[in-house]
Amino acid sequence: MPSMVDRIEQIEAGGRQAVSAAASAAELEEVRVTWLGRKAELTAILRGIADLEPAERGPVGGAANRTRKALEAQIEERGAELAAAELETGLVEDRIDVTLPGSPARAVGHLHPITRTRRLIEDVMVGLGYRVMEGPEVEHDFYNFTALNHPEDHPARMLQDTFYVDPAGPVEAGDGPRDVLLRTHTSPMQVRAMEAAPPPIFMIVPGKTYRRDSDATHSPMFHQVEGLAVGEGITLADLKGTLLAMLREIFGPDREIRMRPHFFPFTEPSVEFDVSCFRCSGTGTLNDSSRCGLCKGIGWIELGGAGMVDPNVFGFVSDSGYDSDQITGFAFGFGIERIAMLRHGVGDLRLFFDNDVRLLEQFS
Ligand code: 2U9
Repeated sequence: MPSMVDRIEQIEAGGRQAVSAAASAAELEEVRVTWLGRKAELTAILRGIADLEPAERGPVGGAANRTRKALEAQIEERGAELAAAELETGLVEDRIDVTLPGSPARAVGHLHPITRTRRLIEDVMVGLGYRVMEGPEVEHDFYNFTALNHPEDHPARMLQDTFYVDPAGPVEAGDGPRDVLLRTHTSPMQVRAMEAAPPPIFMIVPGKTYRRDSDATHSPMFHQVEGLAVGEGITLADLKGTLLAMLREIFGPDREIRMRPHFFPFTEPSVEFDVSCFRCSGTGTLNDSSRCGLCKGIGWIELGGAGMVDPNVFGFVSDSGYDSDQITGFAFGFGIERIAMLRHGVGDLRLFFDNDVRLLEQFS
C-alpha cells in the first residue's frame, strides 16, 4: 500500500499537469478549486495531519505543504502567462480602425455664408480677368483718406465714424494721433497696388472694413469688395457692362442694372447702382398682385457705389505711371453682407456674426 507521502507526490504530479493544461483564466480557476479548494484531497490531508501517528505528522505535513506551495506558485505563473496571452489576443482581435467613418457618419462642417458669398464674387470677377488682392486692415490715413481725395475736414475722418489706432494706448476723444486707423474701406489697397505697378490694372479687393456703426444693417466690422479697372480708353459704359455681367452671375441672367447720380470723394462722376429685383422681376408686384416686400414695390434693389476714378487720385500715384491725361479708370464698391442677406433672405446682418449654429447650419 502506497504511503501518504507517495500519494501527495501523485497529487502534485496530477495538479501540475492540470495547471499546465489550463487554456484560459477560467479553466485555471477550476483547476485551482479542484486541486487546492476546500473539497480537494490535499486540503483534506492537511486538515487531517493532527490525527496522524506522531511519527507521520512531520514527513506528511512537510510534503503536503511543499506540494500546496508548489501548486500555488505554478498556478500564479500560469495565470500570468494566460493573462498576457489573452491581452495580446484582445489587442489584435479588438483593434479599432479609427479611420472608419462614424456610425451614423457625421456631416462635416461648411464655409460661413459670408466666405461663400465672397468666393462667389471672386470667382465671377476672376472670370472677367480681374486679380484678387488683399491689404492691411490697419492702415495709414494717407492710403485710407488722403490719397483717395478725402479733404481734411471730411466727415468720415471724424472720431464718430472711424476707429483710430494709437500704438501708445487707447485714443481718448479729441486727442491722440490720427495717422493710423482701421481701414474704413478696402480701397487703400488699390492705391498701394497702383503705387506698385503701372497701368493697366484690373483688380478687386475683398476684406474686412471697420466703421463706428451698429444696427440691423450696419456692423462695426463688415466685409467689402471694391473693384478697380484702369487703362487707356476705359469709360462709364465699361463700368456699367462690368457691373451688369457681375450681377447677372450673382442674381440671375435676367437682371438689369440702374445707375443713379451720386457723390463720392474718390470718383467723378459717381453713381449708386441698383439691380432689378429678383423676386418680382423688377415689377414691384408679386403674382398675387401684392407689393413685393424685397424691393418695397420699387422694382430695384440698392447695392453699392461706383464711378470714374477722380483724376486727383491718379495724381497721388503719377510717379508710378498713372497720368490722368493718358488713362482713365472706373471703381466700384459694395458690401458682401448685403449680397449674402439678399441671396439668402437674412433680415439682420448681426446674425452672421453671432456664430449661432442654428443659423449657420441652414447654409450647409
Ligand atoms: C480707388 C479709387 C476709387 C471705390 C468705390 C464706392 C464707390 C462705394 C461703398 C458701397 C457700400 C462701400 O460697402 S460699402 O459701404 N463703396 O460706394 N467704392 S467707388 O472707389 C475707388 C476705389 C479705389 C483707387
